Amino acid sequence: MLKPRSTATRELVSLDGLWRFALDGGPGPLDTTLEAAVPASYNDLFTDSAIRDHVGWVWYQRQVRVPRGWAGERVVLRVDAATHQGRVYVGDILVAEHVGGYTPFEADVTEHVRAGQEFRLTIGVNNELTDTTIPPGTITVTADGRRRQTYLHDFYNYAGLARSVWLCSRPAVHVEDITVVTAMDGTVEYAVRTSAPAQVRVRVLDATGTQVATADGTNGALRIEDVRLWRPGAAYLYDLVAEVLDGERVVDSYPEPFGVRTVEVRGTRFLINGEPFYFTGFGRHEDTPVRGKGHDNAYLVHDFQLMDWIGANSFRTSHYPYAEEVMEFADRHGIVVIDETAAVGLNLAVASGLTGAPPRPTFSPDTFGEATREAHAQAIRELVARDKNHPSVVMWCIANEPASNEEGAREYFEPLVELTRKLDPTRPVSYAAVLFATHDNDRIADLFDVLCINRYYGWYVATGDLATAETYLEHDLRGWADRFGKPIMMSEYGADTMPGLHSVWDTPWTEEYQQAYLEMNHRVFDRIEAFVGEHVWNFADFQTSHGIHRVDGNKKGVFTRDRRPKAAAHALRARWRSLGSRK
Ligand code: BDP
Repeated sequence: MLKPRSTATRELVSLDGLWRFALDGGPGPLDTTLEAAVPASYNDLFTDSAIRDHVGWVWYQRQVRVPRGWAGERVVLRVDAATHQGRVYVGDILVAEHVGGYTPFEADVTEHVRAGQEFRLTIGVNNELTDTTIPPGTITVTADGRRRQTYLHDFYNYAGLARSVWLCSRPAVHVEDITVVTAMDGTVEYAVRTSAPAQVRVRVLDATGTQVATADGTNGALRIEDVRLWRPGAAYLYDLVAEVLDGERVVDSYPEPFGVRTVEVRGTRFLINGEPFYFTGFGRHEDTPVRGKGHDNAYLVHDFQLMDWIGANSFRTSHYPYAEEVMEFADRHGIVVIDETAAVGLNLAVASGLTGAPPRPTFSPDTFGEATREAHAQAIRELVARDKNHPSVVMWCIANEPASNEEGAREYFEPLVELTRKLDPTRPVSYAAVLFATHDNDRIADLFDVLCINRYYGWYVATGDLATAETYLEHDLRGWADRFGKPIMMSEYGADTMPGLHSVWDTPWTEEYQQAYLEMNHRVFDRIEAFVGEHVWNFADFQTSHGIHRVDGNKKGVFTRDRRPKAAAHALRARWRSLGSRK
């Protein structure tokens, strides 16, 4: 699924802006005075709690004019994300339907529109989560008949059109997909898929636009002399321009940015370009006031600035694929990404509190069974299809905190790991392990390449007792390292912190405690040989559903929700700036 771009043969119209919005509706003209911003989650835009808490379809609508110069072109509607299910109508005609809230979809609407003319575009968006969606959830009905959405993940179920919508033109015969695989000697293997059999040429341009290699044919390899590698902290991008030719005429031209770099797990090391890489950074969220999960370029720039300021070299797209603008920014600025699917909450033990004992087995035909796994497989397919050419992406994370200690976990995950490897043989695969999954009872870790461990000793366990927490943590991590002999990283560790709360003692929720908690973790990490990284939970405070353990959301941010540093930010900065990317 190629990102829409304006090229010599393709044009783009952004459909972002204000759309008519209603809870009740359909493809017909909406009867409403409400307007919603696109991109933005709709939940926090309005003051009406019936909108914020709505479960089901909502409707976005606007008029769109097809540029008059597009006669003879294919006209395509592209929705970067509709969370969690989208239906697109041109006039009264359903032209696309998609399930999965964080990956794009498109529809060729050429037959339904005319160049120079207007049409009514309606997008229905459904926020329901069930046993067979990724992420999963449950809809209950209250005594007074209201439908309520519950779910097993710790972030607010923001919904709507949180990313851009585009109208694109494309030639009849066009490039449909590009895959690029690189080696450090400058070899670039490529595959181009076209919409119909066609003559294809590819050209590689360096960052100055100079052509440095060229080849003919839909598949092949070319070689960049004196190649400049993409490195963490020192990005360098080339463009692979795929051209569809009709004789000498260029019928379609599409530039795919890529970087030349390799990723490899060898023994207990994580290697980028053959050199050991140590991850410093965060699990993050797409989350800001008012916009919810709406993509925003100002926050994009500022968040990357803060990551640079603090010395973070990487982040995980917890707990869903992020906007493509984020991935491209990471490519251009040399930030390393662990790319995660939206498979968070495949764990019924979480619903039953921190006991580890689920009320019902997590993996079974009545809970998360084959249909869930198929939705999960589709989420993996769409993530890899969208993000496979990003040099910043060095690893796939196919689930966060699944019940990997429960019966059925292996049967559930084995085919998904195989699928991920088949779709992309070049990147390591991981999952983030929950506290209840220990080195003794975990059933799936051997299937993966890197052990990503989420742990909260000193917070959920041994609360306020960092001495005990330190022994627990070390015992736990050493157990994983010893049993599996793989690289191990902390994919989550963190403590909720109210900015402005202080204490001279180890008092949870204070700024000093967050700092002491992180320092305790770091002492342990530094003692474990196979350790390859640390991702603090979380970059910034974020919104969650209501809960007695949440004060206007999750407060484990090193930055507040409005991106001001808590005391721990300064301590992390000192550590990470001195660590660099290699330990
Ligand atoms: C972990 C989850 C993360 C939560 C975090 C927490 O992976 O999504 O926000 O705990 O409780 O279990 O803060």
